[in-house]
Amino acid sequence: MPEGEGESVSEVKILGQIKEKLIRRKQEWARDGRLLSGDQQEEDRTSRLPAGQRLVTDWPVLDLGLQPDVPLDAWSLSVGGLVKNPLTWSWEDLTAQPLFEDVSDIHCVTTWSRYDNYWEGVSTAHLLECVEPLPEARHVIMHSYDGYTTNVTLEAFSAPDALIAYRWEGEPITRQHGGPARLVIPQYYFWKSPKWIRGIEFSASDKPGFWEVRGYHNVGDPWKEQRYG
Ligand SMILES: Nc1nc2c(c(=O)[nH]1)N[C@H]1C(S)=C(S)[C@@H](COP(=O)(O)O)O[C@H]1N2
Ligand SMILES: [Mo]
Repeated sequence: MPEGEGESVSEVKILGQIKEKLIRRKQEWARDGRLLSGDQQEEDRTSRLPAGQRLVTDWPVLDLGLQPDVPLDAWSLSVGGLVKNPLTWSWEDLTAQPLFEDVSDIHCVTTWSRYDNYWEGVSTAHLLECVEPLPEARHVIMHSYDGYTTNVTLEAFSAPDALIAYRWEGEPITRQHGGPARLVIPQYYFWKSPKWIRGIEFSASDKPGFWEVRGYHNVGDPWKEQRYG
């Protein structure tokens, strides 16, 4: 048998089409301040639902229209930039890390919120222990298989409820929702939680991501209704 025959080589496929019109419309909404409730000047935590949000029980799918299909044997996560120990995890490596579980609420900038999502994966705290960011590192830029990027401060990335999630409600995260693995940073609007994560970069300077350069707020705290910036 010729060499290589019968071996299947997995590759990443990108399904779908980028939704240019939808992206433009959201960018216009950001410019015009659409969806701002105007209810909230100061942070108000008396309600579990942030200002301008409505509760849903389903789980909407939102993305740029490009959904990467990443076979587990082709998946990897590279973590680098200003760290002492850059690393690349295969799927086996990721799932061999200590398991972290957390239940948190989702708040999407398009005004839906979903309570009590049970996530399992690897805590960002554990990742930070592995890579050891250098003292100059202040910002974290996350890169996804669909070309999406988003940025948070190192402090926000280190939040005790933030994780690289690969299970939701006890099941593998579906491709539509960002599987094999996505970030979950519960304290911010959900655009700060990149699906199909492939790279995490530690940086001294901030690098606004896909939506941040299109008018979304650089921080994105739902409790301060930081939809647009
Ligand atoms: N890679 C990637 N991550 C992404 C997005 C995207 O387009 N690509 N969209 C963001 C936005 S705007 C939202 S609201 C959530 C939606 O996640 P969901 O489809 O699982 O609800 O993913 C965020 N993460
Ligand atoms: Mo969103």
